[in-house]
Amino acid sequence: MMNNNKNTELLDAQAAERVLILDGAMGTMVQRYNLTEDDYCGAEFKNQDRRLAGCNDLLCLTKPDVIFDIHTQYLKAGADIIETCSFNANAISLSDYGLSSEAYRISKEAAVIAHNACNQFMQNERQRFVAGVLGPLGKSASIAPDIDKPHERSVTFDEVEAAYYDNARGLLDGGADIFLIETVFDTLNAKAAIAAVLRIFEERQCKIPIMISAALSDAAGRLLLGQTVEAFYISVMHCKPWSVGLNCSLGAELLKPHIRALSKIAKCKISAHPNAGLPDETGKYNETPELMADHIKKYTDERLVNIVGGCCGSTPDHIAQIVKCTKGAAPRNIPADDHKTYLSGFEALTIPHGAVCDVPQHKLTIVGERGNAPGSAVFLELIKTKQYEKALRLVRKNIEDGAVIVDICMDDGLIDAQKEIVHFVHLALSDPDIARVPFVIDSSRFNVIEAALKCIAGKVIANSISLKEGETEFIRRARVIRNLGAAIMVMLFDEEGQAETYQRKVEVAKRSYKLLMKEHFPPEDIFFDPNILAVATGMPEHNLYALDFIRATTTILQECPFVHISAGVSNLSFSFRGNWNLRNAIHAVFLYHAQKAGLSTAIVNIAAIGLYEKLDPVLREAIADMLLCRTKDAAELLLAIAD
Ligand code: THG
Repeated sequence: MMNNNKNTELLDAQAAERVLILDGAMGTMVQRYNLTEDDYCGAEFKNQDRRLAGCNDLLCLTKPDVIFDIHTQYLKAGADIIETCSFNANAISLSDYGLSSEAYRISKEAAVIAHNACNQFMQNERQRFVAGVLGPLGKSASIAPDIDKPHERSVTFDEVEAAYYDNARGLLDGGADIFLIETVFDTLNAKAAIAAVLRIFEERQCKIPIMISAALSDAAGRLLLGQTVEAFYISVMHCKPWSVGLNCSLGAELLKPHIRALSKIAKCKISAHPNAGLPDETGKYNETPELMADHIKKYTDERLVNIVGGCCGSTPDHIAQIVKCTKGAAPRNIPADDHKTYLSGFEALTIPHGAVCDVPQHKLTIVGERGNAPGSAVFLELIKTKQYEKALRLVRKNIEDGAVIVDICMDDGLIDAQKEIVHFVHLALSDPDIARVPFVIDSSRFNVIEAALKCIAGKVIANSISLKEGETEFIRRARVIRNLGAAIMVMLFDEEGQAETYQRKVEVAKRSYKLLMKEHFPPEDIFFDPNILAVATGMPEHNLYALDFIRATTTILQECPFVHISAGVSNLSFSFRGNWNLRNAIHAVFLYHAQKAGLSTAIVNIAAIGLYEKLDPVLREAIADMLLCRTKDAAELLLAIAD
């Protein structure tokens, strides 16, 4: 087992004291050596049928002295952290050169060379560190390669994860101190890289810091995928990155507002390694070391960053100048965890904490329920008959009407839920109005949830897991969801069945919470659903269902700090099917009282929202009597009103 703990401690200590310096561009420097095709091939790859010139990572095997020399120049310039020459050292990118099988070997050698270069500087000097680079890949797991086929992807999450796995394994075996997932333009690719890294940590029972850095597609501040900088951070925060940042994209000047945006939200260190200005007509980056360093100095003047360096066009001269300009600068202070719940689609969504609140109706996070096959005959029919455009329209309508999250469910005996949810999620993500918001991925089958999560760059809610199949399976599923970067809906079920009473709801919630806390699952990413069951069914014991839900809500929030309570509200009124006016009125009254008790999230028919104040007071009281069991015959009375 590789033990990098000592280096991690040294790295943390240095980062606490000052702004650390990352190196500059590798490609820009390689060009200076005017290498020939023969240089790239070396003896070993002489007989390759493709041209290999340009495959810089291959130089780790065929011209290691060149790479060593470049690292040495950056270390002399003052870099604390140098990046391995492994930007494309994964099976997917190397397939362009027919070199896929060399991914592990190149990655390992890249780390060994960087490590050896650092070793020259270790005597009587400060520690230098090797960041093992995982590049972005030329293929994207979440962007459709053909706009006319918005459901297609050129590569799957599992393929991307497998490619990064060999890349990361090699880097670790070669002695990398840090993983640097960089130039991220598709956060789903980055999430697959994270999954691979977490798999290795698990297998080897070791851990090194993870740095993640995105590239913006233009000055508007979005990744090529379409995500904002904040949404990007939220989507990768599950791996507890050592730092997040931005690189490449723009010159330091234009990148600054986006570094500032990231700095506002991120609860970890911030890195920036911009290009040396914007490219000229010939694609060259010409910003001088002085100018670039001046811009970077403005980052440190504002205390926005913890790590700075350069990307395309930057050279050891640029790094030396950055070292000079940032000397003595204080690193950014890392804000404390605020225990807020962050979700994302292409945009960020913050859910305020679900503590008991006296001001109902303004805090509720509304999840649209219309994209639900078992919950909507119309939606199901559209899916069955492959009228996806119309089905998407129903989901879009939910968002227009006020949903800030949408539930997607394809559970139905007559359709292939896994196939349909993957297809539909791909389509939804190609629709900018829908892709903007986070999803609730809803299925009673875990493989369906897992398949859908592997399509989504954002941080969504996995709906649901429970203790129904016992603790081992509960924990296994929670870990899978965690490693895929989703929040979790926990239904209050256990081996004995659904928790129906107040007592049982609280008991199952506490047991689930304890297990998840042992797994270090962030409590703010847990949504407990204490089961909405139909009231006024004619069975007297059902009359307590709403009241027990509301009472349990308050107690669970007290017993399980920072969690949310969520409700699938429409189930409540199944006895009044066919009468949407009354059903919505019941939902509105329920939400009013449940929110007072602390409910923060509801999967709901939007028509119930904002209805409470408009209801006829007599009806409103009759409903409240029924829901809260204030009078004995309230249910019968309401049924009579309904008739
Ligand atoms: N908790 C969690 N997830 C859930 C639920 C829950 N997901 C599914 C469901 N329950 C919430 N969604 C719905 C969606 C629709 C209806 C009820 C719950 C509904 N539909 C109409 C009906 O059946 O009468 C159908 C109307 C139509 O066909 O158009 O009521 O509790 N975590």
